[in-house]
Amino acid sequence: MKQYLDLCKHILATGTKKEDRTGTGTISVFGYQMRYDLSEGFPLMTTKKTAFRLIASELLWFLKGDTNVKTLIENRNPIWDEWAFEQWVKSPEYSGPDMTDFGRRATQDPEFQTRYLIEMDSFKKRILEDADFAANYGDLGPVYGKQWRSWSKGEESIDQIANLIAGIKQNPDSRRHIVTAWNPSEVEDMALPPCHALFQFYVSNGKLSCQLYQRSADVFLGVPFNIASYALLVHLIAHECELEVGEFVHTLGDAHIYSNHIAQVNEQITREPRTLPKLKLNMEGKSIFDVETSDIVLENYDPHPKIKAPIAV
Ligand code: THF
Repeated sequence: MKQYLDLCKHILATGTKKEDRTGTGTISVFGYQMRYDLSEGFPLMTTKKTAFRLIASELLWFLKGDTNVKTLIENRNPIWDEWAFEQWVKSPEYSGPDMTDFGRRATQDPEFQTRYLIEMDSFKKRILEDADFAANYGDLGPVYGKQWRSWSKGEESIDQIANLIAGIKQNPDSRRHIVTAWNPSEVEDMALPPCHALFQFYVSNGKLSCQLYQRSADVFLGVPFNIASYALLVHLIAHECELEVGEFVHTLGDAHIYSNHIAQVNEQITREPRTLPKLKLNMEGKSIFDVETSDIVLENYDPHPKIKAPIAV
């Protein structure tokens, strides 16, 4: 994953300082492209241990059209917790301790962090135990799953993933194999507007490639997830369409390193990339909409140790 380390070095060398929505501060560049040849191995970070289990369960959550964190929490996947929790603590129904700016305060004030972890824990328990509460506060609004599988069109809806697969099978040479999560009429109702906003598939010589336009890229925490997630999506769609995997082309808009991730990035770029793992799908007759995480197996993953960092909310 030299491509990824080059991106990190490029931002550190040429990026400019910028304030951001979360108040953390970033160093960023605008416009960058990486290419991953998926036949060379599966592009999961080898320079830091990355939780593939979380990446796979998030992608299957998108593909099922789900937008409620309840399913993720049931699968012990915490990566969307903060966005649901934020909706809850901002709601008039919430009457616990003040959680304003919890993301930033939890990293700066250990006493607050204790209170936050207790509140977050009881929020997650209630999501699991109380169906009405989960329906109200676990739902992130019309985020990825909704737009991919049931984009609203009046009384009807458009299943962009089903259309994508049918299109690739029927007319592989088409230049319209596009899925967009960026729905201007619904962006305001989303807990977080889509970062990976639009992607296009391309077929040549029996190989399936995908290019993603990502408007905003959290290079240390998010991008390793995004690369592996789209690589997995290419494998799943290729399997469904009986094609080989080609390239994943990753195009970034605002590519940033948060100021509280700089030390971690500096550590990571000193590490030597290792041989990439291999992906195996055990799908026998299963469609992409019925795949379970246990059908997706990663082999020979031998990364450097994990590097911890706080997520900006
Ligand atoms: N918000 C921000 N600021 N960055 C993002 O990358 C991001 N996402 C999703 C939604 N909002 C975002 C959520 N994706 C982790 C990784 C990806 C996430 C959210 C969190 C994370 O904390 N990863 C840690 C720990 C994982 C673990 O438990 O092992 C890591 O070390 O990788 C981008 O779409």
